[in-house]
Amino acid sequence: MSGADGGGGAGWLGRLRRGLGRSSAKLAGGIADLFTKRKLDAQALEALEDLLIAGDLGVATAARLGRSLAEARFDQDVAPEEVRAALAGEIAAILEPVARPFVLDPRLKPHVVLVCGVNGSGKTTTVAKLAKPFRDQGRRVVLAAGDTFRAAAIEQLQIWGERAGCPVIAAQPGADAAGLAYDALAKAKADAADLLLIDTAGRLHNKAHLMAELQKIVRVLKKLDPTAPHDCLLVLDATVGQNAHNQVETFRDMVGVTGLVITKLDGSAKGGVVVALAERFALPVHAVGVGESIDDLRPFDPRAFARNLMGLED
Ligand SMILES: Nc1nc2c(ncn2[C@@H]2O[C@H](COP(=O)(O)OP(=O)(O)OP(=O)(O)O)[C@@H](O)[C@H]2O)c(=O)[nH]1
Ligand SMILES: [Mg+2]
Repeated sequence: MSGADGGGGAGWLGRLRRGLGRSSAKLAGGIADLFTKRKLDAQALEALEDLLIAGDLGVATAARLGRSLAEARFDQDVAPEEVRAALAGEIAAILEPVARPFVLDPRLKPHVVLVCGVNGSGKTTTVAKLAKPFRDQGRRVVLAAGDTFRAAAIEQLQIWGERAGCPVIAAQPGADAAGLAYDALAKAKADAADLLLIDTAGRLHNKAHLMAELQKIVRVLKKLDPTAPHDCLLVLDATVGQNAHNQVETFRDMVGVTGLVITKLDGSAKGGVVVALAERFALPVHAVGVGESIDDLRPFDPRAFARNLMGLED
């Protein structure tokens, strides 16, 4: 990971800190109120768990964090900073197993990645952001404009494809998305591409016909490569908070999500939901988005995330 930014500056860590600042201010403020000159007793623990639940960390995670804190310090005096540091350590430990950068399988020509998610979550921009580092390493990366509903969506991916330096396979607006995905895979195979990233139309997770179309894309890809798609990434907007749970469940059941990309952490007051998702679904978090430019997608750093969520320096 490059671009280390120790201060609160313009680099990606600075943006993560400012973004999570809205989540961490509530948590840090609540913890200060709870633990100033106070023992870690049952009442304080219960209030702490409520605070964590309000911070979108979820009931199970809140209980687990409360328990581990109690095991270490029950009935002792604890300073708010100690509580935050202890929680940050526990949260980092929960996140560690899911923080797994996206890895390209070099045996696959191409490694096929289907990118899905609800409307506006950040799919199209994430496709290009994911592509760029592989392209920079000299890999052959092909993008497929599988959102055939809107002309604007096709043009948007073409613009982002130029930024990433990757060819974009597109069809006419209104064309069959599965047919486009098939053609894109055929072309990527013929070109011996390393990676094919398929953008898809934004789906509301309760719209059955759109989900069926996503399943059709999967079926059609298998005609050319029975092992494809090799990954199905769900792009989640961190600002939706608890709603992310439903999105993960629905897409997981429909298309077998293999990993998550979490966007808009630079502007979310609900960053705690990432911890709840890790605890509940244990799906890899391949990358997080902290801004709108092509370099604003980064591998997920659990320690930096946990400390920033607790309002601590990295
Ligand atoms: N601040 C911020 N904005 C982001 C991030 N990721 C995406 N966006 C913005 O979110 C908006 C939607 O992004 P798209 O990539 O078009 O989302 P999409 O899921 O393809 O949207 P649909 O195709 O309409 O479903 C754009 O304005 C992006 O620039 C992020 O990490 N941070
Ligand atoms: Mg899109």
